[in-house]
Amino acid sequence: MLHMLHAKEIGARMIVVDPRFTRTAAKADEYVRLRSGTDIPFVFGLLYHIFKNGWEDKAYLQARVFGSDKIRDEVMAKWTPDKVEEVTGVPEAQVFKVAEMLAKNKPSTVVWCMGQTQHTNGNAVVRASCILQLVLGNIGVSGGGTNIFRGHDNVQGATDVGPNPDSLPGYYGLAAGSWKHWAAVWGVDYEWIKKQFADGMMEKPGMTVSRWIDGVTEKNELIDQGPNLRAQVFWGHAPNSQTRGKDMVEAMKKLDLLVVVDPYPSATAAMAAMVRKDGVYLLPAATQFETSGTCTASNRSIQWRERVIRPLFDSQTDHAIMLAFAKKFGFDKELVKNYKMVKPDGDAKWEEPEIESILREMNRGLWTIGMTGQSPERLKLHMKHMQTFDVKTLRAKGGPCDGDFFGLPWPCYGTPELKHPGSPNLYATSVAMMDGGGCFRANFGIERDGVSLLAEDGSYPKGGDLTTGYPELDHVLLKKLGWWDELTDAEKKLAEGKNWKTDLSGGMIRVFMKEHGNHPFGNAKARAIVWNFPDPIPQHREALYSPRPDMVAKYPTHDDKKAFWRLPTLYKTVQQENVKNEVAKNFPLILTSGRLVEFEGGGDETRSNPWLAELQQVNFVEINPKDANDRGVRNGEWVWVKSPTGAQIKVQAMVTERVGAGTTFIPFHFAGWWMGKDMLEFYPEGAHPIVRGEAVNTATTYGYDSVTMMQETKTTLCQVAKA
Ligand SMILES: Nc1nc2c(c(=O)[nH]1)N[C@H]1C(S)=C(S)[C@@H](COP(=O)(O)OP(=O)(O)OC[C@H]3O[C@@H](n4cnc5c(=O)[nH]c(N)nc54)[C@H](O)[C@@H]3O)O[C@H]1N2
Ligand SMILES: Nc1nc2c(c(=O)[nH]1)N[C@H]1C(S)=C(S)[C@@H](COP(=O)(O)OP(=O)(O)OC[C@H]3O[C@@H](n4cnc5c(=O)[nH]c(N)nc54)[C@H](O)[C@@H]3O)O[C@H]1N2
Ligand SMILES: [Mo]
Repeated sequence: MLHMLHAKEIGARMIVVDPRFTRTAAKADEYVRLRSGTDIPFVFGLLYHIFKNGWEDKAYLQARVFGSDKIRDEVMAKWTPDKVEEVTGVPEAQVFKVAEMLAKNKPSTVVWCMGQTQHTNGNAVVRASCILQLVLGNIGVSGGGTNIFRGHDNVQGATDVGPNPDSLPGYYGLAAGSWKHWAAVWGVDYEWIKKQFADGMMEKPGMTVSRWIDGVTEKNELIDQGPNLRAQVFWGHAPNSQTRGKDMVEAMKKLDLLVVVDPYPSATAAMAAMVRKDGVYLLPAATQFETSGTCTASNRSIQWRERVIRPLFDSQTDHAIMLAFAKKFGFDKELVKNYKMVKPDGDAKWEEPEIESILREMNRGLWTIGMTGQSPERLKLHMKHMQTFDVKTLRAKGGPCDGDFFGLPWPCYGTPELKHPGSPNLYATSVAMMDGGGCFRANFGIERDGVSLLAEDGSYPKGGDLTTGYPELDHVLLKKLGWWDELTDAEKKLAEGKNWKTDLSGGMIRVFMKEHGNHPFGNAKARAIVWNFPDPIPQHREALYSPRPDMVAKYPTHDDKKAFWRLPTLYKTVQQENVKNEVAKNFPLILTSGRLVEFEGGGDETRSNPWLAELQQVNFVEINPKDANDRGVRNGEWVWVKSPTGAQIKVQAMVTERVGAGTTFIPFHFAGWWMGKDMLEFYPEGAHPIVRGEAVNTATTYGYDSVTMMQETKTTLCQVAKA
């Protein structure tokens, strides 16, 4: 946020698009209030004016983008200014003004977070934003790009090492080839790994955390796995962060086993104690301050952090707890095969893997994202010589890190010895490969419907020997180019039959990138049309709980899906039931949710901190004066917020113009009340947070993104009444 404000001071214009007038909006040159859930029509409304006035970057589109002509046809036919205003509520003059600001202030960047992603069509919303930036030629240039701010400390780093149920570390998929790559990195027999899985499950994506409730409670014949879920582990995750709290309590009742691994008992402990007597275990985890390791930021820069204090009381580090589980399950030897074991303290009772050796193993396997060059030694050197890096370019001038970008932002290709400096901007063809340059990857084949997907001649990373588009690097391509003999004999042995993602020698990358200046992942066009997604061209689809049945008729949601991440996932059924039952009439206010500056996530840590707890002591609902007056509600009074699920939560009314008429907002950091009742008695003695309050997610409704299965937290419906 500070970078944004600094940019403003030197003349950058700032536009905020949000249903609420936020603190950020207060600093903006232009604030656009749209109806929650209508970003695609707004973005396509911008594109309408951009195309109409010839503001698109034609040369860029021709050289580097696939399918922009189809986008143009769609936009000009469907998203005329009247339609945009009808759906979003934003008047034509303002849409035009924003389009002109973007077109005439280049490069510009688009920043988004959860306002775009947490919708049933969030995948299409974020693609619309990417298309906007492609049309303006803003991707792959310094000062441009799509900047998706990651949420938690190290959430980027966590994602990179494979917590998603459809991929292995580094976004390698679940196909046999990917498993074999990692088996080789781990030095563990592939057949042995295979034996650990039930038949047919090894290559099948798992359930997402957003749906664990249904994994427990859904009818067994409707789920695409053997038994239902019987155990649930909350490992650094709060229950009040997930939607459908009312259903969650039912799932908690049914489980055989519920485990919390957390420095705090968290709301899980209280919710579980409210509904069951046994089978719940609280394992005290140490915090980040009690261990060391890497932390990857939103810009993919990696920092090394040192331990500040020893693990307190009975707590152990997360990796020590993982190892303890692995021992019980009987695969501890395989888990720690490549790791040096250390005692975190001279007098500690347990041994744990040394963090440095875990990172070295990652370096040996994470070719896809280029997390191979960031050795513990290089990262520690960066921390030690932080002052030698330029704060604007991120590049070190002189000193032992000369030429590196701070934190070696990935991709940092090749082995650490290759000394790739990291890539501060993705896809930048104006920069040479060994200076952090790049191009768009050739991950999706080389042609589609007879049209080439490769970059046009003349578009390639600066100084590269190949000046045309080219496919991904593999042993065949390297041989065809006559560069195979530039590998050493040792490299040849490992590289034979492999591609750049599976060549553990790193030799193919070395030759292709360092000696010839080309990108190992190929040189292709960005796809404006993503044919393997439910909507190849992003489509506006109304939320399942939409306040506008007239819009539902015009822009209906997806069809239901039978087995999506192993679970039946409903779209039309829910939306049509809602229309039939006149839900929008009985629950006429949009309910959206999000964050406060003073609290974090589910809030167990921050609401237990006396200095932060003081800042916001009760949960509240932002409601427009008109809606409040219509209900006889005054500022600061207690109200019930009622949900179509039958849940109702008791919060204070904050009567404010921050939200427009028809929209309400509740922060999601609270827990510890259950539909009007304080749950104090259910927390382990002495371990309750200081501030307790009603969780908005007790009231949130069903709805999941059609690609990612992200929960819909940003657009649902409610009614508000005096308590
Ligand atoms: N202090 C603090 N900082 C945090 C966090 C925290 O808990 N506390 N959490 C971190 C995490 S995990 C994350 S993911 C980020 C999230 O960061 P943000 O996504 O910025 O946070 P939110 O408050 O969830 O939502 C942002 C805005 O989306 C708006 N919105 C709702 N519906 C729509 C819509 O349909 N379209 C548009 N354009 N906007 C909409 C909301 O009104 C809200 O103002 O913040 C991180 N930073
Ligand atoms: N309605 C609504 N719901 C939302 C959102 C929204 O905008 N609206 N936002 C969503 C988003 S973007 C996110 S990211 C989630 C966030 O929600 P959660 O994933 O629940 O994140 P936190 O509450 O920040 O952290 C969870 C727990 O991690 C514990 N913890 C901290 N450090 C450590 C550690 O080192 N080890 C272990 N084992 N535990 C640790 C904390 O004590 C805390 O109890 O909420 C989501 N839920
Ligand atoms: Mo997040």
